[in-house]
Amino acid sequence: MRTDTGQVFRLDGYRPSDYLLPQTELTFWLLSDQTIVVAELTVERRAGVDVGAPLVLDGDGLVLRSIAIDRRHLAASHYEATPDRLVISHPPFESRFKLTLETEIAPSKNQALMGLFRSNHVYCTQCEAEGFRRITYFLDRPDILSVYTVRIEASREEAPLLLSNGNLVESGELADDRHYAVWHDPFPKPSYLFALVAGKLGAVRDSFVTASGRDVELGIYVEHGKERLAAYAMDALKRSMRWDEEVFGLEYDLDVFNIVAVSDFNMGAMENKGLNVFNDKNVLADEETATDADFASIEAMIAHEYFHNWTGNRVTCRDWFQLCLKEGLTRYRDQEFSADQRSRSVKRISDVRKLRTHQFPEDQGPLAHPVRPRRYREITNFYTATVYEKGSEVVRMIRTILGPHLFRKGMDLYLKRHDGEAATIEDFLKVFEDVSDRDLSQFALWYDQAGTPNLNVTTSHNPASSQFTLEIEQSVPPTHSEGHKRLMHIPLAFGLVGPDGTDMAYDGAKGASVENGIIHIRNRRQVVRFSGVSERPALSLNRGFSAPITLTVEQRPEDHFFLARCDSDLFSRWQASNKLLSDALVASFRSLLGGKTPEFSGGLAGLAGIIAGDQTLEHAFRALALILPDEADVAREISANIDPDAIFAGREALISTIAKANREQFSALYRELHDKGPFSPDAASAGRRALRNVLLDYLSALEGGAALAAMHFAGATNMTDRAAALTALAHRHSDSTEACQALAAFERKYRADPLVMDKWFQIQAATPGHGTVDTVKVLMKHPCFSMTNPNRIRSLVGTFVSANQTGFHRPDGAGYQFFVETVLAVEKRNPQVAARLATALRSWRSLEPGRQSKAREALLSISSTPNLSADLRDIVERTLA
Ligand code: B3K
Ligand code: ZN
Repeated sequence: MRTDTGQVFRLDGYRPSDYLLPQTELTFWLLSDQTIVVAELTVERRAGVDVGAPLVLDGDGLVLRSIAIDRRHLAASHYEATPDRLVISHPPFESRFKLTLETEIAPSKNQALMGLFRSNHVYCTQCEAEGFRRITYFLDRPDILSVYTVRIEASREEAPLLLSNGNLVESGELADDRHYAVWHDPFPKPSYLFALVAGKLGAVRDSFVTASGRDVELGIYVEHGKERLAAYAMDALKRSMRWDEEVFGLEYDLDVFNIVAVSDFNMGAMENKGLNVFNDKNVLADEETATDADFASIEAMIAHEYFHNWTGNRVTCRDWFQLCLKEGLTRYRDQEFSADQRSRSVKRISDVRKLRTHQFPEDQGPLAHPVRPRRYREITNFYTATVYEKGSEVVRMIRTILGPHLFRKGMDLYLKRHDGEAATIEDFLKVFEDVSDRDLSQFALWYDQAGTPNLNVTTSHNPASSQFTLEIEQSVPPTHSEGHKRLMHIPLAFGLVGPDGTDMAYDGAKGASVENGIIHIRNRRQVVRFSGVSERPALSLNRGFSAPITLTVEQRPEDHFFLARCDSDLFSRWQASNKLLSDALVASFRSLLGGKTPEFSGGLAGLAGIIAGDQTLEHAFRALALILPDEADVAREISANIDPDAIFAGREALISTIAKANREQFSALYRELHDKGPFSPDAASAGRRALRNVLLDYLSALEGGAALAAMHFAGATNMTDRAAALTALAHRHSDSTEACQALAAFERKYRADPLVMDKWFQIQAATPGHGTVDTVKVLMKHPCFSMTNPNRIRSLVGTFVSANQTGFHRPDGAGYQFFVETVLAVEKRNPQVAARLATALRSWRSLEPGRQSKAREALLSISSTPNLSADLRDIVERTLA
């Protein structure tokens, strides 16, 4: 485990390295008990750097076996090698020389899953962000671009497949039943994009002809026997390749594109040049084992990693502070891809829900940081919702401000101007300024200032003068990251909706720049006066979620009801109904705390009935509009003194109120939506299943609900329906025979399939109630559970601590005790996964005082544990700060 040096890295501390490494030749001898790596590095002193400046290379847990410069062995007095660093104090006077290093590593013992490790007997690497230094000493930073040639030697029996980045240039036999392969990647790349895979895997092959007519060989490598399950991923890959040509004019650039699926992986996937490595859960799918949500996420993830080939690989990041340059931009690109492949408005709503659930709490808690952080102790902890999801929103706002044509022009210029370079956010913004002649300096604050801005809006209408006035005030709540918040440029899409549901025209707008349906907010207070508005409109604001902000709008409830039914912008329609539901849930929480039974307006249940039956709306949209905000969403709205049990009770009360009022209509629709033809994962079929399963969730809350869910379970012909039924049973009727039987049947059927068993773990870990902590402890002893596999840990422990409000925040603190023990046990093997689990307590200050003090004790008990990893210490200390 890497020791915590406590060192803080700062954006303004960036300094180019003294040396460059234009070429890297690596030889891997994969032996049964260890691996020997020989690195031959071409080292070049940067122009202007003093002759003899020491050469300092990064390492992490390395053992140096030999070192030579220009093939001459280096005497011990000329260098200092520790596991974490290699310092050559007096490098040659020549400006260019060859440094040869031989290191020894032990992939089979590598449980942190960074660097070179073995997963299920397959050798595999993960180098982003700083894993390459666990393979050899190197200038392991993203602004060091090198051309790699990689030779792999291994036993043919153990590793018939030998893969690395780029194109295969040579392969052949060796003595002792060993063989070798040489791969060359002509594109200079940073070390974090290096990859090697060796092992026994089955192959799915296909090909793709690029727009300019070049042939690309495609390969997806999976565990033998699972080839059939990679068909959907292959199809998604080809669709992604075509989409990037059509929408961004970007072609693939190598002769081969390979994807490998492995079962032990810290993250979802990795975009190594020409050799993407995936967590197998993001590749393997068929209707029997994967839900519609899994299919959608595989499609998005395949696209995301592929799109990195340009945004991340061809143009990379100067330093890790610029992470959003590749991640926010590539997330934006994968969201657009999915929107084009599926339904744009449904995709937008899902993305915004994700942003609100994962990023808003980050922005509102102690882990808040700007999209481009200015300091870090452990970069691995900055692969956050802020960098990815808010980072994507910032790119989306640039497109909103510039319009599609200039946005594309800017993207073309960015990729042309910086191809083969390591760039910064300033470089990115500059291209859009150059193509549009706009000043984006105020807009740039979105990258540098944390916190979710709020717009407080009041309206007035004067029928005599036909004037409709908006008074808008912006504020950015304080965060640890910046003392003083500056005013932002917020592009606010809007509509003035008239009584017939269409947008009202107006003669003019004064007080702010208003163009193409967007008000550009730049000041603290802005008054916008619309003239020629004879009737009071319903105000539709932040259409399409044009800016990642919160809104406080003085609005009549009837306006929300009206907008929920009539707004021409579907996102806003969802937003209006979601707001009504959220307000009702907050009110029910307050009633319960005051000892009163919550009451709900009949209008809410009526609206749910109207939405469910609205044939003009897609099924998937109706499903999203009917799903109640989840407990964490309500907690965020309440923001202080949270008692998760009361939130849960209020939510259940609203579910049964809506279900009772609409019982007949929901039941009829539920029956009508039954799967008729053969299974298809397409968006329309998935939407139909989604709506039917939301209706099941409501109906399962009524009398007879367990029997209905059991029937749904028994009749399910795909995993989407089966998992939905099992969830309804386990969550609503956990003590029923039906629930026990269904859980047992599921286990019997899928116990040999770890990815499916993850769903079984997840469903049980998310079961509301104070008893779940004990269930989770028992499940940790289940033969399918493993403390070394990140997917198992995330499914069982991760789900419990981050998606089970009532269970985890049990008032007696038993959930927190379990959290402390488990996080520390995971940390011993895998600090990265432990640190991610530990973020589950990031909103501890919003809890009611009893839980708050127990949560604090839990965090303190972790932080006082000796020899914590840098990863975990960083999260826990920032959470407590
Ligand atoms: N770039 C990787 C994430 C790496 C995470 C390192 N801790 C996958 C992605 O976002 O595309
Ligand atoms: Zn990415």
